[in-house]
Amino acid sequence: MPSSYDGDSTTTNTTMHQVLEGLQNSQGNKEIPFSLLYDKKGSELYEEITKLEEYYPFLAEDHMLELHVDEIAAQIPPHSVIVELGCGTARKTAKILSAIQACHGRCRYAGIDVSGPFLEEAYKNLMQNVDGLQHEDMDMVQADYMEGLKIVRERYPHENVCILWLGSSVGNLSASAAVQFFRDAVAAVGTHCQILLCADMWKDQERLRAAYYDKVGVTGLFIKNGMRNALALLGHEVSTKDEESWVYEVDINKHLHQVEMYLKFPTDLKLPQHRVHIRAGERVLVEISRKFTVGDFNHLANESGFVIDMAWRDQTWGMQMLIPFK
Ligand code: AVI
Repeated sequence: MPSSYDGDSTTTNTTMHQVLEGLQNSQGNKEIPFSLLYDKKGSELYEEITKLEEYYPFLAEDHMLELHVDEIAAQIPPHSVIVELGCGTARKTAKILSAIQACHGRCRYAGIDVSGPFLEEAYKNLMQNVDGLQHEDMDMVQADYMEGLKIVRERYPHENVCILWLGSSVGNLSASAAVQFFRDAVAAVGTHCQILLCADMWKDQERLRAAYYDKVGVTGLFIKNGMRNALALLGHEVSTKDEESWVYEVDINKHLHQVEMYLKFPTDLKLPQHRVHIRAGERVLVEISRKFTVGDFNHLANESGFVIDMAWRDQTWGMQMLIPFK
């Protein structure tokens, strides 16, 4: 597998400082960085989530790609480098790369992920499933997103870079974090930057609750795993019994248009050496999943300095796929 692949360790750059910042808060909600959800176990649980029948975002995105992939490929200038953020095993990517290959006769791809094993699988997947893809046009970069973007830009100093950000992941960032994220991405890539992403749309509460409070309980396990990782960073190993006692709760925030995933602690958890005290009955916010109205997304693009060039909307699933250009 070419370039920047350095073995099979799963890394996260989330620091103890970030965890403490969220857990020492005694005024508002305590929270942890959502990046802690995606260690090896968390990534496996997320893969399970995407197979749940009530988790519509995965199916919806797949369906939209199926319908629009040729039009999408035509919007991406020839000779562009497709850079995928958090490519995982690249389950949906082959569709896009095949369409680009068919439309432009060549496709250059860089997959960025923190997990070495996922990058390896993604590489095999793509080489097997995209006709005509060349080994020398592939880069698998084990890094976090911004570091990965800089590495890709160094390798391709002049080409148009199309950032591919699937999985409606923009929803996991707060409004201000999303703006910052886009600004940082543009700074890392420089000019000639476009983004192809999916954003889940604000929809009825029943459907949202079903998707994030699934019948089998995988989402609860996913969220608990993130909390376990946060406490492990503080040197606190959680027993299975304690973890089972945490109660997974989902709120639908109509004001902010987001699903909020919490854990409620039945008893006090004190880590005096870190000045952390989670009180009995208190909730910790582990993840948000924002659901956009058209206006919400336009606002985000404006704030980030992007112009939305193309948008496809799917009414059945309430999902939109967009290409903002810098
Ligand atoms: C990765 N991300 C877009 C998922 C979502 O829908 O917000 C993560 C997830 N959390 C719980 N279920 C899925």
